[in-house]
Amino acid sequence: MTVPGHLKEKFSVRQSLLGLTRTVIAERHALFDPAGHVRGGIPGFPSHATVILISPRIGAGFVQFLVHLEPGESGGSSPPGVETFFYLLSGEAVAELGERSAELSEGSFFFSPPGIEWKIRARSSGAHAVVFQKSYAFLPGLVPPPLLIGRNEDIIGHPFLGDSHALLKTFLPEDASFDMAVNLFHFQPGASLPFVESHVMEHGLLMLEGRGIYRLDERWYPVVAGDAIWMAPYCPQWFAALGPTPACYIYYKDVGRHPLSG
Ligand code: UGY
Ligand code: MN
Repeated sequence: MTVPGHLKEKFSVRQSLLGLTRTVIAERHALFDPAGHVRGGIPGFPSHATVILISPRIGAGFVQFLVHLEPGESGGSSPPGVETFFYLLSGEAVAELGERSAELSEGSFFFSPPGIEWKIRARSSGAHAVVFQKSYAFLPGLVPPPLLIGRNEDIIGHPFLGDSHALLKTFLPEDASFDMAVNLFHFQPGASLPFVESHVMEHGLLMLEGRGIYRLDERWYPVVAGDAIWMAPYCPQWFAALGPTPACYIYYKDVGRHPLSG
């Protein structure tokens, strides 16, 4: 049988061929093994260019998808009322963001508020990205945030609750107009979250580097770069970095709205 090209390099392809997977879809959390990715589903992109990981269909209040654009290909998706956080994982691209345009390289990101059309075109190296989208929660008297463009390398990481081995970068300002946060967590080998969190905010997460163990509800999962995780509101969660190299993940969180405000 022929193995599709994009699966060939995957370590877990043998497992997949035997009908095994690390993917777990539970009621209050999910772990997505990249070997199970199926492409398609985001209008505005070529059908082979996206993988939807998390969506309201699983019970989430947001969408998390991956983008894989070949050199010269382009795509974008701005449904009415939806805001977007776009993070370029590798390659290079040019982004058209309403009236503006920006050159993106690895670690570049943008936040596009509702009402701004965005589109990216991959340069000759192709482009791989992770995207978080949600319907913006408008509040009376609050103007939605502006368009924002930045780079991972320009953001300073701060020790998480005093632990210099667990550095947290926050990509979006802590301003009342924002109803989403996207952060990057960098753990030295052996570092961990200081306690098992359980909170009203939900998360969508993509492992970017290294490996570790993630506690979700009452289960513990080995995780590695490329894995994605959904954590429903209140899902007990804890992470520890394992192995000889640092572990790093990017994650989404809903913020800034009263639980009764809709
Ligand atoms: O921001 C957070 O809630 C973060 N500490 N959670 C997590 O990394 N699972
Ligand atoms: Mn958390």
